[in-house]
Amino acid sequence: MSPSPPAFLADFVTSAADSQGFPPPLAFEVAVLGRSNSGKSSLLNRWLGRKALARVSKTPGRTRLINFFKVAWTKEEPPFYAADLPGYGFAVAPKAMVASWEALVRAYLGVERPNRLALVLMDIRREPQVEEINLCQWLRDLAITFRLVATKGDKLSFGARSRRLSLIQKGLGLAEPPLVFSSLTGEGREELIALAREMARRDLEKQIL
Ligand SMILES: Nc1nc2c(ncn2[C@@H]2O[C@H](COP(=O)(O)OP(=O)(O)OP(=O)(O)O)[C@@H](O)[C@H]2O)c(=O)[nH]1
Ligand SMILES: [Mg+2]
Repeated sequence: MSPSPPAFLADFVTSAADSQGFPPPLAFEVAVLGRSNSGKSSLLNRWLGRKALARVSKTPGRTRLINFFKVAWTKEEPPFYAADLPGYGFAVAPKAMVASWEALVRAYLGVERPNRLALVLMDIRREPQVEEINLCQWLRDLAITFRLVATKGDKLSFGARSRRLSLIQKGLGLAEPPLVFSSLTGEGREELIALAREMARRDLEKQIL
């Protein structure tokens, strides 16, 4: 099967520093969460097929605001937001700044946004730490649907992966194994496109019923 073309529409809309800055919701929203350096911005660029939409950096903690991108796969499909969130965890920044990004992520998750899917990113080579455990618990408490994405899949051989994936699945008590993604090879991109399409389909069904 040939790879899907880039998203028909993928436009930066706004950056929000607090909940007042969040744009009114569209049909649905895909939020990209994960610790600093986990590959959130890279995933967005690869997923949407735009090289430099979201800013990628070697310095962890580069994304400091919530960046909203308006996306549509094709002309016919309804647009949705993809939100690139600041990373939590070991950002190279003063503690007070890190705390303010965490507050922003909390504010975003606490706000009512209909039809939201959260992608929780984790470097496939890491084991879940308190940050990931808390984030998953928090999403469950808030009844926000989420999917774990194991990023930088290209860093491990196929043989080394399955053990890492079951460690992550067990550590976070997930019903299904993480989705493996690589922004270098594009692995996992089709699954992410299918996930977003499934959200769009469910939204349409809701409108019809
Ligand atoms: N090999 C490999 N490197 C990756 C992949 N995804 C991201 N990286 C690298 O990991 C680093 C961090 O990537 P970003 O996309 O900026 O990560 P982020 O989660 O947005 O980081 P913050 O905005 O700081 O929270 C960069 O040096 C990327 O080039 C991947 O799939 N494979
Ligand atoms: Mg980023």
